[in-house]
Amino acid sequence: MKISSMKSIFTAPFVTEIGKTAGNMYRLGYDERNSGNISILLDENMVSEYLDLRFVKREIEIGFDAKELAGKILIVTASGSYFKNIQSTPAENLGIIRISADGSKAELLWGLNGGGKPTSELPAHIMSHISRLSADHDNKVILHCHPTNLLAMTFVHELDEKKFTHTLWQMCTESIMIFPDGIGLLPWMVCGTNEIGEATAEKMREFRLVVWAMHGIYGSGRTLDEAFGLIETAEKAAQVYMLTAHLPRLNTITDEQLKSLAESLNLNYRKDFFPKQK
Ligand code: 2HA
Ligand code: ZN
Repeated sequence: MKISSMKSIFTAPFVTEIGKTAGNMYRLGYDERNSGNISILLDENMVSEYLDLRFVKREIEIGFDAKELAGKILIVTASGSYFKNIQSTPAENLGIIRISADGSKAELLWGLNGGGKPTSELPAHIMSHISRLSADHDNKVILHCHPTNLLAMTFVHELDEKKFTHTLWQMCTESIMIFPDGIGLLPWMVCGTNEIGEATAEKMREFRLVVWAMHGIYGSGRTLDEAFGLIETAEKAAQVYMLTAHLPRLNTITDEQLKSLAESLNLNYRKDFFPKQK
């Protein structure tokens, strides 16, 4: 496409949508200060309507082997970016990168103005993309944030992914409908490292949602709305748990009711996440 006929990147839906969603997440209290990060795989043809893909602004070492995504283009949040500011200043707070042919570098095509770097959680993002793509060819989004009640719940609930998922299913009728595949759970680990990236990606082979105990959550999906909707639903269930865990429970959705709901919708739910019948 000729440069002169290119559209403004500031009008690209993949830029404006991240700004809008990040602002909503900030206002929901999921992303205080510089917390949270987003990455989305972009279609090369779509990006070429906005950018000359032959022009690389600079190259950034990524510190791990991303060869499986060589040549792929992603839009990512910047390291240290404040979610509340993405919509107003996208070129400073977002970057569009292409993974180099040898998988060792990010070729910066746009953004990260002022010398910024991609999110500190790039290992977890790239490795999770690779895992999710092996489970679902059309997965595009990896999203990380710190929703208050999910975080609180990891301090007071047993850190067992079957029990954690089952509790969330019990808290809202919608839960099992939205995440019948359950939630993966990792113990507290040092964030920003290749190790937590590898552990997250391992869970992402099986789960679209992965909780990092006493830190936050990762969500994935084909669209930003889908990934965000998963997290939002889990957070709502965690909120109900935190509002009721210390009170006498008079009523509950029974396992039979949850199973009959899942079966009436033909859901492929994790049957092994229900406690064994005595
Ligand atoms: O981007 O949330 O996990 C800041 C974080 C690190
Ligand atoms: Zn975090």
